[in-house]
Amino acid sequence: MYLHAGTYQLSLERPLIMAVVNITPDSFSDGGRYLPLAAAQRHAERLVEEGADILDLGGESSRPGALPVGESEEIDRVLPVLEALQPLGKPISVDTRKAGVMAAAIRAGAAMINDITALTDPAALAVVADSDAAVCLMHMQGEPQHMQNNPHYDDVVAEVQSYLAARARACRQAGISSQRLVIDPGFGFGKTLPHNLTLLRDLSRFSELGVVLAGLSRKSMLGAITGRAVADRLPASLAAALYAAQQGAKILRVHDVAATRDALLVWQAAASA
Ligand code: HH2
Repeated sequence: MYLHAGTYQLSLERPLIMAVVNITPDSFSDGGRYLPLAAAQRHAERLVEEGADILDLGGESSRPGALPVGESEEIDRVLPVLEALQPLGKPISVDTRKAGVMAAAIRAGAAMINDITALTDPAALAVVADSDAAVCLMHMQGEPQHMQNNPHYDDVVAEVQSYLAARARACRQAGISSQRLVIDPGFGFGKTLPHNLTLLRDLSRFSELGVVLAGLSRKSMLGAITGRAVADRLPASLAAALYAAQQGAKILRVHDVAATRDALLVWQAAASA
């Protein structure tokens, strides 16, 4: 089983580690581009040494309450880093919801588009269809600014599944082959703790729709369970990653690559014994 992502054919025999490379607004002040760029580069190099299989670059925060960023500002943030990371020889994913950013990123060599809005920007399907990049379709209820205000589902698994099935169908109809599709229930995106836990428990049911990605690292659901602040959620993140792997997740989006790699190696050794 392979995922086709740009010039990469990624084997899915073991779960892949997608490392988060944050390009936050504060680290990219107008005056001093070089230093943050060098810092992002060093960070990415370390993530690759630690075992990252994919680097996920994001120029717009999707945290609950986050404010939107303009297209040209997002391109200005993401592109220099994307170009600087190409020599690392790892597939680079760009976390964006804007077709214009997707097009610029693909032209600059992005192997994957990670879209928390599942290619619902009117031009997005055509941009991705016209490339050989992989795409991650994520489910979100509402918009980041308000998504945690009282999210509601009658049957969270069925509703998220049917949304992702419809988006995957739209992709295939637009000419994006199944080999390029990744799906993600979107933990924490318009979901309460019980919604998130139900999705995690039933994650294996999503595999029938395609390659499953799980993003659980450091999320507030883990804080709600353990009472820990973001900086102290590594053990919780590892437990969540292993549970997701056990349920069939093939890509794990994480911040702590070295620790996740070790945890997965032990899980895998036992799982394949
Ligand atoms: N979570 C975040 C951002 N992008 N993409 C996918 N496919 N799945 C996720 O679960 C996911 C995602 C969370 O974003 P944010 O809170 O901005 O922080 P960070 O990027 O550090 O995780």
